[in-house]
Amino acid sequence: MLIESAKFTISAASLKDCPKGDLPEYAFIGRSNVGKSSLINTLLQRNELARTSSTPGKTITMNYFLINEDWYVVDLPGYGYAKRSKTLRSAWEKSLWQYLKSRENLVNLFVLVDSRIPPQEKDLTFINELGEAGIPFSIVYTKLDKLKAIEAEENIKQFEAKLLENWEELPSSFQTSSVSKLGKEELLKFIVKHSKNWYQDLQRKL
Ligand SMILES: Nc1nc2c(ncn2[C@@H]2O[C@H](COP(=O)(O)OP(=O)(O)OP(=O)(O)O)[C@@H](O)[C@H]2O)c(=O)[nH]1
Ligand SMILES: [Mg+2]
Repeated sequence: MLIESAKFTISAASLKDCPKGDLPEYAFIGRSNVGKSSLINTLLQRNELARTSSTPGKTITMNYFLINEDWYVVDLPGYGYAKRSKTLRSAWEKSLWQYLKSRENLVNLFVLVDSRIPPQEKDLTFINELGEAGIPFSIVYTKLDKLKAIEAEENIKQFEAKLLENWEELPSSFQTSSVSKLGKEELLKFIVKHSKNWYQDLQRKL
């Protein structure tokens, strides 16, 4: 898909600062340093639109990007960043859940999981909470370029086995790399398809 325009819109501290919810929206979340901002730049074919850093905890507000005047991408702060103070963390978690539960135009949440490491409790807990709250999401394995295919497969298999302890069916998932651009087209296709459905539903409601 051609990204004709990708514009930074606003840094929102909480739900009340978010733009009007009149376009389909896709948000990216995952532990600090998992590669959210990098993946967003890869998808949007822009090098430095979302700010990336090797220092975890770089993204601390919800950063909105308007794409093709048609849909939003939201770069969310990483969860589980130990260096932030406890008070700050719990305040952010409260805002996050408020956003996730009440943002009606949030079509899908992409939960990024590092393919280089064995299953992490933080990720599994978060995903199970999403399930309980009925929030639509997909899993996006990141940094596939960093390890051998067989090692990534092993970690992903382990992660899926953990998920299946709580889920009857696995959620949709993507394997990606911001370096090799693996998974970019599949993710964009997913977004295009879901946005089309979103606009069709809107038409029906009018
Ligand atoms: N090799 C490789 N490195 C990556 C990839 N994605 C991200 N990185 C690196 O991982 C580090 C963190 O990337 P970010 O995109 O800033 O991560 P983030 O999840 O947005 O981090 P926070 O905003 O701190 O939560 C940077 O040094 C990136 O260059 C990838 O697919 N492959
Ligand atoms: Mg970031």
